[in-house]
Amino acid sequence: MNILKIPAETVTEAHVQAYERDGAVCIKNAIPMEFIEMVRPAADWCRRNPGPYDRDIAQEQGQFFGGQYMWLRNEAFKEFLFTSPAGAVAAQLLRSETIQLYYDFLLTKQPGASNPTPWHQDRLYYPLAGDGAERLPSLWIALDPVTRESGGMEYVAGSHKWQKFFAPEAFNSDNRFNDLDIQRVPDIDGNRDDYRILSWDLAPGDCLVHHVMTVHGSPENHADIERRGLAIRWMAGEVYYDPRSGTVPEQNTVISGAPNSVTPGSPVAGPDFPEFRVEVVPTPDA
Ligand SMILES: O=C(O)CCC(=O)C(=O)O
Repeated sequence: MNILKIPAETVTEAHVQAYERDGAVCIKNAIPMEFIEMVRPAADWCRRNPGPYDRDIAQEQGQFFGGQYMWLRNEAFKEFLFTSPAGAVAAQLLRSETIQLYYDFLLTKQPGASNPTPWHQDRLYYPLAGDGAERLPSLWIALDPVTRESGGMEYVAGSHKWQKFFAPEAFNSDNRFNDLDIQRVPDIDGNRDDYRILSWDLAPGDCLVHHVMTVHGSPENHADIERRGLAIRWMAGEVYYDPRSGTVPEQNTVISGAPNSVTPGSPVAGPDFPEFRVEVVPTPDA
């Protein structure tokens, strides 16, 4: 199995408890700058050269870009996933010694990008079932300095424990979720005082992690710098393929297509879903 190394002090017991309690946590300096510098030019290249699983989320080309599975077409993303501590962060928050990649998701908002990311919960976007699908962790790694003004992520603390499944929300005028007979996310923005909303200013290399049931979103980018976030989803436990209506088409394509060829009800596995074991190493001297 592939090995992911992580310095002993990157993820503390306090981080794990905050993640379990709030469904979201910020881990400062989780990803060393050498990895951020490696992936930044690759992120720009991917945005300018969209692949089969990428989309312009905003109407204006390139303003709000969403690229999935970059690692399947770009070596720098692959090296990032196989050598950075990102997967180990996810594993440690789950108190697990192993972790499996689900997919990488690049989300960039250019200065002036006028699309907020609507409040949503990730669970029902994914064509997955099983106990692992119910506790899937998502990293959101800052490639730039990020503030709320530039479109920093926000999370409703504790919403992963509401025991409610919400319909996916479109990130733009796409109406493919309109026919789903599933409750919608409540109006968070209209009632912000009723919730404990978590957000953090980030430096490059800081990492946010949220639980698959946590309600989250982000505002427009009103700042004069780009906001590049590298979101990576990981799995632990039993995860089966469940191609329900409303799930992300690109994910269905990768799971069911070659070389993975996973059939409904079977474990999500194959070359595009590599597994890793975590090795804790001494924290380097500052
Ligand atoms: O980057 C964003 O604005 C949205 C990210 C997100 O929703 C996620 O990572 O689940």
